[in-house]
Parts: sequence; structure tokens; C-alpha cells
Amino acid sequence: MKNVLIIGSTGQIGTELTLELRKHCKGGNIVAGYIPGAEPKGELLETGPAEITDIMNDRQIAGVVSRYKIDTIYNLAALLSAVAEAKPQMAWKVGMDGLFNVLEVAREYGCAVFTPSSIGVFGDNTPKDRTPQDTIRNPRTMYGVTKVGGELLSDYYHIRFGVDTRSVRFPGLVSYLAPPGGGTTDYAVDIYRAAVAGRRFECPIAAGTFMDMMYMPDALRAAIRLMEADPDRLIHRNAFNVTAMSFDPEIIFENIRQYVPDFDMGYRVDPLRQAIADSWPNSLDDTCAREEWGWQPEYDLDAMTRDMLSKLQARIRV
Ligand code: AKB
Repeated sequence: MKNVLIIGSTGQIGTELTLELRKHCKGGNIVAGYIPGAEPKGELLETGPAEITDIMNDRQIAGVVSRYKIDTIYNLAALLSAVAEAKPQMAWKVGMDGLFNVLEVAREYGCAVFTPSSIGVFGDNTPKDRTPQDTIRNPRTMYGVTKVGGELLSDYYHIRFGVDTRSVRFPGLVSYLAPPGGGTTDYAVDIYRAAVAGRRFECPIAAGTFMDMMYMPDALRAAIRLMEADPDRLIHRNAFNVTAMSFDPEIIFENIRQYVPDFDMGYRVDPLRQAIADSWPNSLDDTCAREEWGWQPEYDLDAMTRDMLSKLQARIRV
């Protein structure tokens, strides 16, 4: 990986992945792709090139790929699960038509492609506990449909055209820099913001609802490490189960209260998000990722809480 294009560089993952890749791939061009209205700012803008790269415009993507001699594309353009239910047509366009554009450009220019998948590929009839790598993917959300379709299309491009496509099924991602915006697992970010702001938190997900989660530094490590993994060791490609922890709202609340004793939480359950969460696994089995490319998370819940609270507190002080 030397010259990399990140499509959707100003989103929750893109903001941090772009900065991380600029530290990681010294001497290369790490291009922050964005759409008008979501321009990169601050460090993201100052530390490397930025180009308008609309996922719906294949010639625009091809132009950037050719100009910067891009060898790897991180395709992070997506609508998260709750927003995708509100705008299913747009979710399809971005998730499927957009991915098709990226894969066609990758085929033409010989690029590797990483497109995140999600625990959203699973549905009600998937085994819920320690969900296996190879199992039923039968979601009933548009988000899940596009993620399953994306996995299949990416594998197709690898088998049929030799495009080096790789992916992970991300669980809920917790981060402090850029907000997630429209996911089912967003509560696990919002709860920290409320704790640091001294606000009571109204949780949209019911007590007892377990979902897989991961702290952003681990997610970045997964996205980079998989793209650098020895291809001969990869039995799977699109997409690997990865996880770092699994908790319900009560567990994260109690963990935060160890450090913010006055923190208070109640429940105002959002029926849409709750239905989606109920259809997702309680916990994933990520053995294949561990065996095939050495996946290993570094943050458990307590380490994540300590880091999130200190980073958010520092940001408030600035
Ligand atoms: C969402 O909640 O939509 C995402 C995801 C788990 O894919 N964070």
C-alpha cells in the first residue's frame, strides 16, 4: 500500500483512517476523497491531498486514481443502518451502485479495494451467540441487504477479475473525533458524550440488548492490517467477522459510572433501532480473522472507557 484513495474520508471511520494511513504509508499519496458539503477541515486538509470523489461518478474516481497512481481504495461511502431504513433507495444507490463504480475502476486500474461490511449482514435466523464466520446472512434491513450484496459483489470481482477485494464485518464503532450519524450502535458513542457533558443519558436501546462493539484504534488496525495481509493465507475475503467486546446498555453505563459516579441514565427506546438491534448477533466468533491474518484487538470495555473519557474531556477543555 503506497498511494491510497479514501472515499468518504470525512465520515466517522474516514477521518481517523486517513490520518492514520498518512502516518503509516510514508512517502505515498493518501488522498482524502470527499463530496461537496462534506469538505475535509483542519488536520485532515492540512496533512495531505484532498479531491472531490463522488462514489456515484465513476469517471471522477478514475481521474483521481490515475492522477495519484492509486494502488488501494478504501470505499467508506455508506448510509448507516437507521438512516438507510429512512432512505432505502439512496442506501441502495450508494451501497451497491457506488460499490460497482469503485470495483469497475479497481478492475481497470489494478487497485485493491477495502469496503467495510457490518454485523448488519446477519438477521433473525442467524445463530445469535458466537455467530460463526460462515453462516446464514438473511437481513431484513436495506443496510443489511446492501452489505450482503456488497460482500457477494466484492467476492465476485475477486474470483472473476482478480481484483484484490478484502473486508471486515465491523461491529458498532466507538470514537470521539467524528460522530457516527445514523447507526443502531450510535448509543455507545452518545453515552460517553452525555457522561462528559454532565447530562443524563436517554438510551434508545433497551437493557439486555447485547451487541458487538470495537474502539476506533482497533478498527483502524483491522482495516490496515487486513489490506497488508499475505494473500496466500486468506481463505476468506469478503468479509471477516471481527469483534473486540460485547455489552448491553447497563454494562457500559456501570462501567462509565466507575469514573463518573454522578452519571445518570434512563431509557427512551427507539422502536426502529431496537428492532434492528434485536435482529443482530449478541456476539461474533472472529476466529477466522485471528487465524488468517492475525487479528487481535487491544481495547476491552474498561480500556476504551478510560481513553474515551479522557479524550472527550481534553476536547471540552480546548
Ligand atoms: C450501525 O449501527 O449501523 C453501524 C453498524 C454496526 O454497521 N454502526
